[in-house]
Amino acid sequence: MLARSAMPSSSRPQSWDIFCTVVDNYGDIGVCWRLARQLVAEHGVAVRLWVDDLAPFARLCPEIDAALDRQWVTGVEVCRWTQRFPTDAEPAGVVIEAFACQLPETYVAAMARLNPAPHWINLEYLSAEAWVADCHGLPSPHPRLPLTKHFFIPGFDERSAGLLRERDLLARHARFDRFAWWPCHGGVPAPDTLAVSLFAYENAAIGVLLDAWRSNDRAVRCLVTDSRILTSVSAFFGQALTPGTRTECGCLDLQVLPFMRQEAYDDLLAACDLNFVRGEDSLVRAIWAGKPFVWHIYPQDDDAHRVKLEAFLDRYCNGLSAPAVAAVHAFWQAWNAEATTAADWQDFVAHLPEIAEHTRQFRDRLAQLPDLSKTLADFCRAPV
Ligand code: TRH
Repeated sequence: MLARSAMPSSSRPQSWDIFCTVVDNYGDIGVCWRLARQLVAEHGVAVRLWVDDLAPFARLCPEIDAALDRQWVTGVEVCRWTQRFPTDAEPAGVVIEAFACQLPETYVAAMARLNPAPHWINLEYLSAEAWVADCHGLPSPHPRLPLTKHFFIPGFDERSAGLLRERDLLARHARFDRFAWWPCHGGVPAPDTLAVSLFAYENAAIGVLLDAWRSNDRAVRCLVTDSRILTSVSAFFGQALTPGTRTECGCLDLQVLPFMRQEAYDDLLAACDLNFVRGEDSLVRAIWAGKPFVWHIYPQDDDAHRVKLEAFLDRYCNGLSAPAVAAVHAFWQAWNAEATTAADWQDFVAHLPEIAEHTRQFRDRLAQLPDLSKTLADFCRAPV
């Protein structure tokens, strides 16, 4: 059942297997799905995506039928990855283990029997830290088998794997028509309104922020995605807010959006003046949207996320005026510590015009780098 096409191997597209375990949330599958689609669409390879949990996948790609063990969507073969991994699964020429997930032993044994051996890539989490330059691309020979795994680490310079960026993404953003988008999302905001999208983990500081938004002079139109922050937003309003709810309070007009397909989320980022994002993939999408953003980093038990946040802030803020740097650092750190004050917000929003221009330039600089799918496809085209 899981054998590959009977086409002669010379005319077959290179085969790739991507393995993804959904640890938590949407980032793991979000990145793997984006990569899989891009590899098929832009690099002409055949991708089989193994995923252990199809339910979160179906939320960002509604064509996925979570009841099926095997299906094709947008040219990608999607397979449910269960404990009982098929022993007859033929390994691909390129094997991606996403975020250090553990490949099935029988599959690794079958990889070792192939000649030439497959390219084996461990696609790591994104980081702006300096160590990435020394570790990206390093080989890791298997202790027993004739296989070598290579580390691919997404990052922000040419000594990393880069960031995922579809070929047409910036052109799509440039063509984005806010006057067509907003009427389908509750109406075009009045001039001078600050349009904000909110995607974040639970955050005790949201009350202070919502309070500042409702009591300030400038109108705020806030679009909250159906995400974990909704619990905190609901607590502020004293009522369970669900997708579709719209509530006005002082200068704040807040609307809850349903969880949308991945492509539609890009449009939301393009439509807003300020985007609150979280995790890893939405951060990258906010960068490509070229609008000011605030990052709620995925918290880690050992506090490693704090160092990661600082490293990103240092890169992102490079070139801003000193007062704007201070405002961005203070606001982001307070948001991540769930300790935002109204003064943090005031200072941050006062620098928004400068931050907006700076973020466009930051985006444009990063767009000069090759995107991650190309870095990966080029690396895996070379003989092992
Ligand atoms: O969901 P996340 O918090 O994922 C996190 C991080 O990736 C983190 O690094 C990882 O360690 C942890 O999971 C286990 O945030 P992230 O990465 O932004 O992923 C969200 C995905 O969901 C992204 O692909 C955008 C997409 N999305 C939609 O498709 N529709 C939506 O409505 C929204 C809000 C997001």
